[in-house]
Amino acid sequence: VKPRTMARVGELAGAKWTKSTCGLCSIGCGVEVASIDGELRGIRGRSDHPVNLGRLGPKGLGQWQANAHPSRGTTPRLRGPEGGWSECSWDAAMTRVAREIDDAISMHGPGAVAFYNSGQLLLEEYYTLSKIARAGLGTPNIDSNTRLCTATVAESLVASFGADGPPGSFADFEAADCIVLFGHNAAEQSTVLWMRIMAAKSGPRPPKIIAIDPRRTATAAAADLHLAVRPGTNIALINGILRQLIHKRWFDRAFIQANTVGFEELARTVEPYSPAKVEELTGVPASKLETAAEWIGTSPAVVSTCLQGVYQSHQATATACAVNTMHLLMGKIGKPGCAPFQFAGQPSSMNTRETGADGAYPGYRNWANPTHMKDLAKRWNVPVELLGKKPVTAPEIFEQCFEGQIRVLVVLGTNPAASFPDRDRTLAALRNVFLVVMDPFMDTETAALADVYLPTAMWGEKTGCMTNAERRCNLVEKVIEPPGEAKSDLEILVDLSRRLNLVDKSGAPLIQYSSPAEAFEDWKACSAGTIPDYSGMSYKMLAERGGVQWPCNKEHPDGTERLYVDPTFPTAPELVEGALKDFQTGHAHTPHEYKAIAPDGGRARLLTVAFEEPLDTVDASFPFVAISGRQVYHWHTRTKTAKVPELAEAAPRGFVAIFARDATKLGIEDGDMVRIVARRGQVIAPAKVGENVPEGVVFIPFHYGDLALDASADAIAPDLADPVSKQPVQKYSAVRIERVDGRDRWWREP
Ligand SMILES: Nc1nc2c(c(=O)[nH]1)N[C@H]1C(S)=C(S)[C@@H](COP(=O)(O)OP(=O)(O)OC[C@H]3O[C@@H](n4cnc5c(=O)[nH]c(N)nc54)[C@H](O)[C@@H]3O)O[C@H]1N2
Ligand SMILES: Nc1nc2c(c(=O)[nH]1)N[C@H]1C(S)=C(S)[C@@H](COP(=O)(O)OP(=O)(O)OC[C@H]3O[C@@H](n4cnc5c(=O)[nH]c(N)nc54)[C@H](O)[C@@H]3O)O[C@H]1N2
Ligand code: SF4
Ligand SMILES: [Mo]
Repeated sequence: VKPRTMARVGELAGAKWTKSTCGLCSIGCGVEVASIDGELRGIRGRSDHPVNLGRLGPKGLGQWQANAHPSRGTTPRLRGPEGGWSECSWDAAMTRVAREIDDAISMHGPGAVAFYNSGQLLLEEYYTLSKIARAGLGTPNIDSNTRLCTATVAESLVASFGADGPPGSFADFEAADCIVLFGHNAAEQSTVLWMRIMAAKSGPRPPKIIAIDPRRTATAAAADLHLAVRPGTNIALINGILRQLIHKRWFDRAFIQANTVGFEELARTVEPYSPAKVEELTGVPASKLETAAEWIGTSPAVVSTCLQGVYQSHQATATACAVNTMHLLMGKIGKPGCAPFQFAGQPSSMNTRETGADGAYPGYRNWANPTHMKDLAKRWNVPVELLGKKPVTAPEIFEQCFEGQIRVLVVLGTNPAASFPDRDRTLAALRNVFLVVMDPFMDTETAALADVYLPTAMWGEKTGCMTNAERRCNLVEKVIEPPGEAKSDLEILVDLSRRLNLVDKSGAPLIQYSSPAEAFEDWKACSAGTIPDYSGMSYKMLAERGGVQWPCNKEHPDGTERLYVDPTFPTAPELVEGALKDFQTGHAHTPHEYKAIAPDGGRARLLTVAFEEPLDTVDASFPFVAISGRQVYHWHTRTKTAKVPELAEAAPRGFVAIFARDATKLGIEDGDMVRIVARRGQVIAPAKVGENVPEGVVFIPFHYGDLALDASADAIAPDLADPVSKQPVQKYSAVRIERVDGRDRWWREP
C-alpha cells in the first residue's frame, strides 16, 4: 500500500495550514489542515495540542481525502412519483420538506415528526436542532445514534452520581498505577489515547493494564492481564471484583460513609460472586480475577474505562454503574489518576447529550423537574407547556415509523440503514415515512431511501465545536468551501426554522442567529449555571489553548480538569438529572417516589445487580455467540474511510473471525465463505480462521453493512435492549455457522 496520506516532500509547498480538530473519534486530536487553492491537500498533528502533542492515528491522517470524493452530493434531490431522483433547487427541496412537516403536524400533531441525529455533528447544530424540535415544533421524537453508542454512559452516570458528565481527564491515564479497559479495544478505537498509555508504560512509573474482552484484541495482547470474559457475563466479573475489594478490605471506609449510600445492600448482592463462582460464570480463571482485584485494590491511582463491550451488552447500565461503584468503594474518584471513565466513541457524542439532541434536555436539565423546565422556557422565551415531554428513544421512533404514527423522519449525520439493529424492520420503517436525509455523501444506504436528499458540508468545510470524551470542547475550523451547493447542517436547520415560521413567545423568530459563533453564544447562555457550563468559553480561547474542559465559567475561568474533586454529587431531588430507574424493569421513579429514596447530603449510590443470562439463548440450533465491533482502519459504515485509498485497501471487505478448533470441527478453512445464521437474519462472509476469538465465539466487524454484500452485523442483531438506557444489544447474538460455496481470502499477504 502506497502511503498516500503523507504528502511527498515539496507537494505541500505553499499550502495554507489551518488549525482545527480531527473529526473522527472522541479523542479529539488537534490537527493542522493543509489546503491549496480551496482544496484539502494534507494534515498533520498539532504539536501544541494537549490531547495529542502532534500524534495522529491512521484514520486521522487519511480523513481529508474523503472530502473531494465524487460521491459527494452537490445539489438537493427529490424523489419523483416513479421512484427516480431528480436534482432540484434548494428552494424546491426546502419548500417540500417544510410542507410535509406542516401537513403532518396539522393533521396528526407534533408527534408525527421525528429527528434521528448523530454524535458527529457540531455542538451548534445539535443545539439548534434541539431548540427547533422541542421549543419550535413541540415534538418529543428526537434522539441520536448515541442511543447505540453512549446512552448507557448517560444513564449510568445519572444513576450513580445524579447527572451525566464523565468525571476524569486523559491526563489521568498518565497518572494512574493501574488502567482497567472494560470492553474497550483502545489500541484500535482510541488510537492516540493508546499511544499516550504506551508512552506512560515506557516511562518511570509504568501503569499495569488490565483488558477485559472475550477476544485477544491488540489491546488485550499488550495488556499485563487479559481477562477473557465470556460474552454477556460482564456483571458477574465486576461483582467478583467488588466482592474481593470488600473481603480484602481494599476499600475506603471514611469515603464510603461520608459520600455514598448503599454499602450493605452492595455487600449482600456481590457476596455470592466468589472467585470460583465467577470462573464458572465467566470463564475467567479464579486466580486471574484475584490478581485483577489486587491490582485494582492496592494501586494508589486507578482509572477504568467502559466502552461498547459493556454498553452494547445486556445489563449494560448496571455494569457501567458497578464500575462507578468500584471507584466509589475505594474513594478513587476526583483525584489525579483516579476516575471511572465512562467513555465516548464519536467525536461529538458529548455535545448531543449536553444540548439535548438525544432525548435528554439541554444542560442536563431534568425533563420531569418543573423548575428546570421553567428555567429553560424562560431562557428560550417559549411557553413551558412545550417542554418537559417524556423523551422518546430511537428504537421507539423507528417503531412508530413502522407503525405509521410518525409521518416525517429527518435523518442527519447517521446511516441507520447500515448501523441500526433489526435491520429488515429498520429498512421497512425508513420506507414507511417521508424520509429526509441530510448527508455529505449521496451513496449511503440511508440516502438511497430518501424522499428528499439534502447535500451537507462536512468536516473541513464548516466551523463549530466538538467536545471530546474528557469534556474538552475543541474548535473545528472551516478550511475550504463545501462542494457545489452543499450547505452546513446549521444553515439548513436555520432555513427550516424560518420556513416553518417558528417563533418565540413574543412572535420573534425562535432561531435569531445564523452563524456558528452566534449559535455558540446562545448555547453559552442556555448552559450558564448548569453542570455542562460553557459560559466562560470563547472560540478564540478554544483555538489558542487546544480546547477547554467544561465547566468553564466565572468560578472556573480556565475550565475544569476533574469533576467531583469535592465529592458532592448532584443526587438531591432538585438537582438530579433523572430519577433512579429499576435495573431489571427500567421503571423510572416518579419525582414524588424519588424524593422518598433520594440520598441526602450529596451522596453517590453504590449500585450493582445480580447476573442474569443473556436473553438470546445459546442452544443446540444456535450453539455459537456472534459479537460485532470495529477495526482500526474503518469508521463505522465507511461512508468516509472507504473513500481513503490506503484505509480501504487495508480492510476492503468483511469477514467472520472463527476460532481455529471450531473451524476444524466444522470443516471450514481460512477464506471459505460461511453463513452465520441467527434467530433473526443472517450474514455471509469469508471465514478468517485464527486464535483471536475464543472457542464458541465468532466476531464480525460491523463496517460492511452494504445491502448488496450481505455482511451486515446488524442483520443478526437481536431485538433486545438494556432496560434502563434502551441501548440495543449489538454485541451478542446466538448463531450457527454454515459453510457455503465460494472462497475469498482477501487478507492473504501478497
Ligand atoms: N477505528 C475506529 N475507531 C473508532 C470507531 C470506529 O468505527 N473505528 N468508532 C468510535 C465509536 S463511535 C465508538 S462507540 C468506539 C467503540 O470502541 P470499542 O468499544 O473499543 O469498539 P468495539 O469494537 O465496538 O467493541 C469493543 C470490544 O468489546 C468486546 N466485547 C464484545 N462482547 C463483550 C462482552 O460481553 N464483554 C466485554 N468485556 N467485551 C465484549 C469486543 O470483542 C470488542 O473488542 O470507537 C470509536 N473509535
Ligand atoms: N452491529 C453493530 N452495530 C453498531 C455498532 C456495533 O458495534 N455493532 N456500533 C454502534 C455505534 S457505537 C455507533 S456510534 C453507530 C454509528 O452508526 P452511524 O451513525 O450510522 O455511522 P456512520 O457511518 O458514522 O454514519 C454517519 C453518517 O453521517 C454522515 N456525516 C458525516 N459528517 C456529516 C455532517 O457534517 N453532516 C451530516 N448531515 N452528515 C454527516 C456520514 O456520511 C454518514 O452517512 O453504529 C452502531 N451500530
Ligand atoms: S485518535 Fe481519534 S481524534 Fe485522534 S487522530 Fe485518531 S481518529 Fe482522530
Ligand atoms: Mo459509537
